[in-house]
Order: sequence, then structure tokens, then C-alpha cells
Amino acid sequence: MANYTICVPDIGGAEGAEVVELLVGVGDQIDVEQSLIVLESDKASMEIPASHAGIVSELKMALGDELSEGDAILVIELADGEAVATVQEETPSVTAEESAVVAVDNAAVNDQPADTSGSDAVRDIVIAVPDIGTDGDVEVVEIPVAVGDVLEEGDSIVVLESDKASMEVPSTTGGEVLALLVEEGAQVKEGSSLVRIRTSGSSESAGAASEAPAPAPAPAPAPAAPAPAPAPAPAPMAPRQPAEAAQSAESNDSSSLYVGPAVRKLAREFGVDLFKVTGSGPKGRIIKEDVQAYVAKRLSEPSAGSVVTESGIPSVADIDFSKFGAIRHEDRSRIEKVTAANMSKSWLNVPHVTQFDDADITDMEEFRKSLKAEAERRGSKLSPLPFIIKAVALALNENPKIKSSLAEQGEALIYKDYCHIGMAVDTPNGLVVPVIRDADKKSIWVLSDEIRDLAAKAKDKKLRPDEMQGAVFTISSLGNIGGRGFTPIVNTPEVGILGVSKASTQPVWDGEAFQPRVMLPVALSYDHRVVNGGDAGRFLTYLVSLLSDIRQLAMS
Ligand code: CAO
Repeated sequence: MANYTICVPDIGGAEGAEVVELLVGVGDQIDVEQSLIVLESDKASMEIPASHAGIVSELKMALGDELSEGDAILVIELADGEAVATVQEETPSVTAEESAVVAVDNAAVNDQPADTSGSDAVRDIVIAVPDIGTDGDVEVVEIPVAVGDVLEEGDSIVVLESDKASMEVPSTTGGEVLALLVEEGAQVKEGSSLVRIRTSGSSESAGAASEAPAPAPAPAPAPAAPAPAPAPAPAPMAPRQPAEAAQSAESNDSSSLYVGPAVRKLAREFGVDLFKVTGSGPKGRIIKEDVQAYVAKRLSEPSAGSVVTESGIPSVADIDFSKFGAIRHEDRSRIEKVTAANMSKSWLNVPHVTQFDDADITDMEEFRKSLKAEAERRGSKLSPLPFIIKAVALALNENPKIKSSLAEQGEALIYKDYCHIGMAVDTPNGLVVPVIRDADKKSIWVLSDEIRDLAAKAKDKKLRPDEMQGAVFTISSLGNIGGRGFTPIVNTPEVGILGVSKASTQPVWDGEAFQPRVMLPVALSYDHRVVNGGDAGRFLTYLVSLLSDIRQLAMS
């Protein structure tokens, strides 16, 4: 039997990546693509797969060693068939073009550096995550491209999802996809590599791409080692304390956990919340055995019925609905899950009170309709919402407590001199809340344009995180959908939210007779820890008076 040394393949240029997990030992039988070790650089944690099958005869590194591309990992006695397969692979049956691709990914396995004298016409570039307006990690939720796809510049290559929004990352160039450098579910940030693309010099633009000159065709490529799968970059940390773990679970972001991709996958398969698992590996790393032990422990516990959640509230048991008829299972988007968590958090923490009123918007509607031709001339469309946003902004400035926030565990209030208003937008992906900045300083026309622009971006998943931050108050307008009133949930850390329902013509008594008036139902929900009934009453009454008297609004 022949011996073969498996080395570290191309790991995206990472130098001195630490061996944080050994997944095989001497005497183990390994298969092609089986994970051998987990390496961790300052950017990513990655499993290194076997390029050949055989029996491990010697380990060439140890836990804690720092490895780079080309360093030996272990020696195997090749399986009989494997040696034959290797010889077959080494015959130059691939085209020159294919050889070049293989050489890029497997230079280390060849033990020959890739030829970097590629022509100007053909280049391999790596498209990375551009500036997405946040330093935090975001999840890759969709990869709409596959290896071999030919892309146009601007085609979407991945869809990222943060706690606040989904956004598509467009290709900065046209070309053929050579390799996917992330997997669905990975956590990435600005600068993380996404895909490698072969492009021609003419179609290329700089963007967020880092260039790797295309290699000249290699005469006889070595057998291809499966490329390592980059994964989230967990910062090494001590095992979490229960309180800290619970807090993190609330934010639904497991990227900070110290755990490798294979173990994450195992946890997903079992539906295990990794925040509840205690890591027993080096530096508190969660290893496969920890997940298995957690599952075994849960299975031995009494089931459902009386389960009480960590907050002390009885949980609702899962039911097998298929017993009653046909069902369809659908995974919820990250935004939907985060919205659900935020709603529960607000509902459980904030003592809500909702106050209702109706604004007589007859004059406002008449005025708005008189501007229809002007709106068309401007290529715009005027709904009641910009008037409402403007009036809310002015009423907030008159009643600053309604746009304050609690701080220091309720010991202090933060007053804000700015007036950015959040606007709930219903999208197929879930509810998102883009923010109109300085709404008090903008004209109705400008507000109208911003509403349309932000709502369109929300629906196209094009909102940047900074376009969803900084609101002092939120408006949820269901006016175009219908309904007579609803009790919106405060969008913490804000302390007030306005629910707007559908305006309709109502008979209103003017002291002598009933008059047909257009009435707009509004509902203010507020955090009763901060806002008392008087504050809320003054705010809502002033708001209604602004909406009822278009002259006041126009003069402000
Ligand atoms: N009463 C009566 N009609 C209203 C109205 C109201 N309160 N508000 C809007 N309308 C009318 C508009 O005038 C327009 O009619 P025309 O086409 O005849 O002019 C029509 O409803 C559609 O309006 P729109 O939706 O295009 O525009 P908008 O400015 O009112 O709303 C936006 C924009 C983004 C808020 C909206 O599209 C949206 O997503 N709404 C859903 C918000 C939501 O789901 N909230 C839930 C939060 S709580 O879970």
C-alpha cells in the first residue's frame, strides 16, 4: 500500500490558522471528503476535508499548531482503489481551461505554486461582501448562483439577512462562477469572500472584488482536493454562563458561539439550540459529543405538557397537525423569527396602554386630492401617509416624552432632539421598519418620495441596515388594507407607536345636523412606565388637531 501525505489546501490566503479540532486519529479509516481537522483563522473557521481515502498512519500536526497552505496534516495508507483512481485522475483528460481552475484551488495539494502569469483577458476574482452599513455578522440565507453559472454584472450572488433586513449582494462583474466560498447559513461581514468568478479584463470593475490572476493552463493537474467550506468566524471565548447564554438566544444570533460548522450542522439536524449546550472542548468549544449528550439528556426528560420556558411562562406544545388533514411545512424567514422574538419581548416587558381617537381629515383629503395633477406632473403619488408622518413629527416635538427612551434599567430617560420616524412596511419576507430621518424638517413632497423609495427598497430587500436604525417613534399604517382600529405593539426601545386605520366618511354631529366628514381612526399605544395618560392624551389630541386643520400643518 502506498503512503500519501494530505496537506492544507488553498484556505483563502489565511496564514497560521490554528488547529482547533482533530476529527480523526491514527488507525482511523477515512473517506474522500471526510473532515480531518478544523482550522480557525482570524476570519473563519473551516473544516479540512480528505482528498483521498485510506487509513491514517501518522498525524503531522497537533491541536494548537498553526498551519498554512501546503503544511502537512497527516499521512494515510492509500486504499487500493484510491491509488488507481489517483493515476486515472492525473491523466490529462481535462481541458486546458479546466486544468487552470483545478490548479488555482489545489496548488498546495500539487505542491506546486499556481502559475500567476495569466493574461489580462481572463482573470479570477473573488467577490466579497461590500459595505453593508454594519460591523456585525449577517447570515447568508440564499445563494441563487451555482458553479458554472455565467453572470452579468449586477446579478445577485447571495442574499444576506440581518436582524433588520434582507439584502442582495450584486456581482461587481460579469463572468463564470468558479467556486462558491460560502454556504447557506454562514455568518459573514464586510470583506468576507463570497464567490470566485472568472472574468475577462474588459468586463471587470473593481468593486469589492479582490483579484487573483488567472493561472496559465497547467499541464497535469493533481487530483482535486475538495475545497474547504468557509464558515462563521467565532471568536474563541470561555464557556458561557447561563444568563449570558439566555440573552444571546434572545438575539437569535449564534455566530458568537465557539463551534465548528459540522457541529452546527449536527445541531440543526437535531433542532438543538446551541446556546443551551455547554462546550467541553478546548477553550469551551462545543464539540459533537456535547450536542449528542444534550440530545440524550433531553430525550430522557419528561415531555411537553408541563414544560415551562426559562421566562417562567408555560410553553405551547408542538402538535402533529397531519393527524387532522393535509398540511404544508414552511420555514420562517429570519426577519419573521426576529420580529416574533421582538414582539414577545416588547409584549412581556412593556406595560401597554392604547388610546383611540378619530381625526377629521375632510379638508386634508380635499387638499390632497387637489394636488393629484401636481403629483402626476412630479411623477409621484400622494397618499395620506406623508401628511400623517409630518403631523406626528410635529406633535412629537411638542411632546418630547413620547419620543424618549428608558435607560439605566429605568433609572433615567433619554430625550432626543432629532425626529426620525419608523414606518412599518409589509413585505413578502416579513415586516420591516425603514426610518425617515428628520421627518419634522421635510416637506410633504419630500416625505412622499421617501416613503415610496424606502417601501420599494424594503420590498426588493435593498434596504441598508442604517436605513432601519435610529427611529424615535413608529407608525404602522394599515389604512389601505382596512379595519376600524387595532392596538399596535410598541417597537422598543421606543415608547410609543401609532396605528392608523382606514379613513371613511361618517355622519358627524355639528351641533345642528349630521355632516358627512372623512374620519381617520388612529390608535396610540404607549409604554406606561414612561408615558402617562395625560402625556398620551395631549399628544394624540394635538396630532388630531393638526390632521384636522391642514392650515396648521402647512404652516409648520
Ligand atoms: N385610509 C384610507 N385610504 C388610505 C389610507 C387610509 N388611512 N392610507 C392609504 N390609503 C389609500 C391611499 O390613498 C391609496 O389609495 P389610492 O391608490 O386610491 O390613492 C391606497 O390606500 C394605497 O396606499 P399605499 O399603500 O400605496 O401607500 P401608503 O403611503 O398609504 O403606504 C406603506 C405605504 C409602505 C406603509 C404600505 O404600502 C404598507 O406596506 N402598509 C402595510 C403596513 C403594515 O403591514 N403594517 C403592519 C404593522 S403591525 O403588524
